[in-house]
Amino acid sequence: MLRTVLCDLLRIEYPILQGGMAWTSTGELAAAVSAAGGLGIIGSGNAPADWVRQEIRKVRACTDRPFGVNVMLMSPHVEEVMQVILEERVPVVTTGAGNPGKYIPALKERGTKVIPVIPSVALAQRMERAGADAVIAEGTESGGHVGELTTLALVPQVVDAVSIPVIAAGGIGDGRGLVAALALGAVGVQMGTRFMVAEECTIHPRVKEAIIKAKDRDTVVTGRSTGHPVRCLKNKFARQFEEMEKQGVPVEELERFGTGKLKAAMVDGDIENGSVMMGQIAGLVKKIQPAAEIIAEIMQEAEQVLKRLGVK
Ligand code: TUI
Repeated sequence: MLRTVLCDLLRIEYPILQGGMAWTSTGELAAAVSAAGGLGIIGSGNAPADWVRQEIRKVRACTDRPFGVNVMLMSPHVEEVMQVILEERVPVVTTGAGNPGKYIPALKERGTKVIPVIPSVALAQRMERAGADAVIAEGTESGGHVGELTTLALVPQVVDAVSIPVIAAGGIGDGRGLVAALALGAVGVQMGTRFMVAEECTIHPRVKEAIIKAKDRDTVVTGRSTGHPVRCLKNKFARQFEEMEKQGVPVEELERFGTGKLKAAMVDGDIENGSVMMGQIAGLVKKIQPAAEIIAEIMQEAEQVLKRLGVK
């Protein structure tokens, strides 16, 4: 059995976290992943605090197992969302797209485990000093808001630089990825794209189809010039955005053009004009399955890989 210190830290069975993705990781998906022994995470994105509370309650109605909420730190509702998390005594908080330092003391006081997503060694060290329980080192292979380093380069450097546990994310979609992350010194993985095609994931079916159809080179990073680089499917939206960037369209106009495009994709299923955020590993994702089956399959593959490598 592949148990790591992450399982003890979060009281989960398998060292697998489901990424808390905006407009994608609802209470339904988080509950399914947590019930299956991983850590399900609600993605609060730009959602108001009431929505977050409702999803927390959905998870609690389905399972007694630990779960998390991801707080997107650029959200206009970040303060109220943090308040709800404190009131509800959410077991685990992950954060993205910023530095959560100022929220850590209050969260820890309530017994919430705090796990920031970080794209660099410097931020990992800052988070350790601020009292984070672990960090998620996310490579640029990920979908959504990305840093510059690849997972293969980032994870071992973060592992060497901090003494708290490190979880790997970005470009991981199966048991081989899990074992590779462990080889780099990580104690577990976070996966987003693979869980987007979980049966329990409530995104539009056209997005699931787009992931299943996607090949290795079908994603692109838009917004490098605006300071908000986002990896998504190379579709009409991404090509238009790229063209506008090339023409030197002002940042405010680009930001306006991008507004609402994630919802258009995930909720309305507009896979041409929406921002269909997905990671480079989409090319490996081939079928819709229940979350429990995804986790069982990954654990089984990981055990087989370890045997093949002569570790077991
Ligand atoms: O947060 C993510 N991925 C996301 S957030 C998101 S919502 C969104 N929607 C539209 C446009 C933009 C975003 C979609 N995907 N991943 C975690 C992550 N965090 N990746 C990189 C970072 C990060 C970047 C800079 C974390 C901290 C950071 O710190 C800068 C600082 O303040 O020092």
